[in-house]
Parts: sequence; C-alpha cells; structure tokens
Amino acid sequence: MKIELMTNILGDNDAAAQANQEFFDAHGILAVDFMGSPGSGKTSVLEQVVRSLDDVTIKVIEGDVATANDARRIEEAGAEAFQINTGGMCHLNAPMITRAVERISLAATDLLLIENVGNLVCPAAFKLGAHFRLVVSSVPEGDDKPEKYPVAFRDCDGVILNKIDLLPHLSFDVERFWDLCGQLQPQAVQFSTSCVTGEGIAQLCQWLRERHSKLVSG
Ligand SMILES: Nc1nc2c(ncn2[C@@H]2O[C@H](COP(=O)(O)OP(=O)(O)O)[C@@H](O)[C@H]2O)c(=O)[nH]1
Ligand SMILES: [Mg+2]
Repeated sequence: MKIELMTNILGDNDAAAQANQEFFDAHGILAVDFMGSPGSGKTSVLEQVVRSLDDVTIKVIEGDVATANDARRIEEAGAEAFQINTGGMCHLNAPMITRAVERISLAATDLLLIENVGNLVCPAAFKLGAHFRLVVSSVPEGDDKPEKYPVAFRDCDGVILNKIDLLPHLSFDVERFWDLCGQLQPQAVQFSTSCVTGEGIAQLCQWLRERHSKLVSG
C-alpha cells in the first residue's frame, strides 16, 4: 500500500510537471532546475548569470525551507524573484511551480531559473517541468559526491563544479570527479565555475542562450 501511494504521488507530480513544461514551451520560456547541496553555490551562480545576461529577461523561482534571503539576493542582482518556502519539505514539486507561475508575470520572459531546495537526494525524484536540470556541486564538498549521490548525477542534464578558486587549497581530484559524472550520465554538459573570479560563468551563460534560441526556433 505504501508503495502504491508513493507511485500515485510521483504520478500526480509527473502530470503537473508535464503541464508546466507545455506552458513553458508555448511561451518560449526556457526553464532550468538548479539542484545541489546547501551551500554549493546555487544562489551565487544564479546571481552571476543574472548579472552577466543583462540583455535577457530572466525570472527566478527560489525554493527554500525558510526565509526569503535568496530571493532578495537575486533581486539585488537585477532579476525578479519569487520565493517558495516549503515549510520543511526538502524539495520543490511541480504543483508548487504551477502555483508560482500563476503569481509571477512571465510576459516576454526568456529564462526561468529555479533554485531547488538545498539537498542532493529528494529534488532528483520530483520533476518540475524544467527543460533541463543542472546539479551544482562544489569543491569543498569533495570529489566523491557523484558516487555517493548517484541519482542526482544520473538524472540530470549537466553538472556545474563550482568554487574552483578553492582547488589550490583543498585536495580535490578534478579528473576523478568528472570521470564519476561521466560514468553516471555521459550526456551531461560539464561546467567549471568560480563565483569569486567569474571563471566559467560565460560558458554557462552561452549554453543557456543557445538552449533558449533552440527552444524558440523550434
Ligand atoms: N570561494 C568560493 N565561495 C563561493 C563560491 N560560490 C559561492 N560561494 C560561497 O559559498 C557560500 C554558499 O553560497 P550560496 O550561493 O548561498 O549557496 P546555496 O546554498 O547553494 O545557494 C557563500 O558564502 C558564498 O559566498 C565560489 O565560487 N567560490
Ligand atoms: Mg541558495
């Protein structure tokens, strides 16, 4: 019975995710779900993207257990942000995105960036209707994270290795990290970024631009 219930919950979520994606497709909005541990730098990466892509209309949905701190940071960076507080839930789900989308104006929006709740386990199970899912992992977390949390690294379209400015100070085997990522999801696009030096942000922005152009050109 428990398994049936869980199946139903995921089935309902998938239906809402499908409807979300159809809405984004119809409006030419590229939606990207950023997943990762607390503190991996999800908000920092989004701040950098918002500041860099100043000719693109970006809206951000922020998911957190509590506070609107991240939404404030995004608005300071220059994009409208909508905060979802999950009140204890460790992930966003598709109906939460549906409700958020009803409350923000997405007219003329090019990119909808979604910061999932900081967690490497639960968000992977709940699709939101985003076109792409990117995992933000960071150097201080260690190079074994893909091995320990394989579902997130398998069920994603790309991985951002953030905080590469810290590589000289920590023992982190970059080659091992990317090997593990490649074994789990060979198709995933790979980015190496630092929100301190700005390294790698241009590549991520270029990828977002290209994905958006591809979406709107059909
Ligand atoms: N050294 C370094 N610190 C970073 C980088 N990106 C984020 N941080 C710091 O890591 C901490 C967590 O970042 P935040 O963006 O809030 O992470 P989130 O919880 O994943 O949204 C903050 O103190 C950031 O200043 C980076 O590229 N390099
Ligand atoms: Mg954050």
